[in-house]
Amino acid sequence: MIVKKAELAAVAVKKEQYPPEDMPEVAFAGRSNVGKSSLLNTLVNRRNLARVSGSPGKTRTINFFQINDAFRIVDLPGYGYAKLSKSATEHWGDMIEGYLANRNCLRCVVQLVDIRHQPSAQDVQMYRWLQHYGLDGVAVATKADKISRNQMNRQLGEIRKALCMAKEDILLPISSLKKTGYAELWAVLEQLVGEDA
Ligand SMILES: Nc1nc2c(ncn2[C@@H]2O[C@H](COP(=O)(O)OP(=O)(O)OP(=O)(O)O)[C@@H](O)[C@H]2O)c(=O)[nH]1
Ligand SMILES: [Mg+2]
Repeated sequence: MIVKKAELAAVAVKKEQYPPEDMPEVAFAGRSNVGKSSLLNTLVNRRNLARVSGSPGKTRTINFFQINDAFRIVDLPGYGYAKLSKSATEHWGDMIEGYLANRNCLRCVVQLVDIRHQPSAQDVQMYRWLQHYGLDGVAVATKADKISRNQMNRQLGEIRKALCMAKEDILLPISSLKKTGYAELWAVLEQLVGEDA
């Protein structure tokens, strides 16, 4: 994928703020701090298009990034952020579900998990939900630079098992720090949003 143009098209907390459904979208989901915004920056080769932070809970809105005026990557706020109050957590749930459940141009949700850890209960719940809505099939194991090659294969197997991924489902190890694995993800995304994007 040659990214000629990448821009923030909309920042939304409710439906009225979404951009029109005039092009395909793929969204990034995963717990807070897993590396969703970093992955987006890596894919478009821009350091600061999406804001990244060492402390969890950085992305609090649904951010629509438009690529080549042909498709959008949607950066979702992370879940599992312990410091959020109960009402804020409920607001988060409504906001995310409102987008995921009703967006006709949404082709797939890429589920991100940290390659070092067993997926959390919320990761499993999220992936099940995606399976239910037919939005599953692609997952990314982030921060692949943090473990050895030997550990990598074992962890990928564990993640597949925990998420109950089907054989044909794709799980890609990626490092946004070392810039590895993202070309493979682009190949998958191109299939999803149309090759001539
Ligand atoms: N070592 C390493 N660190 C990473 C990688 N990707 C992200 N990080 C770090 O992880 C932290 C969180 O990254 P973000 O991209 O902000 O995570 P997020 O999933 O968008 O988090 P929220 O917006 O809170 O949901 C930052 O300190 C990043 O620098 C990676 O591939 N390797
Ligand atoms: Mg973020």
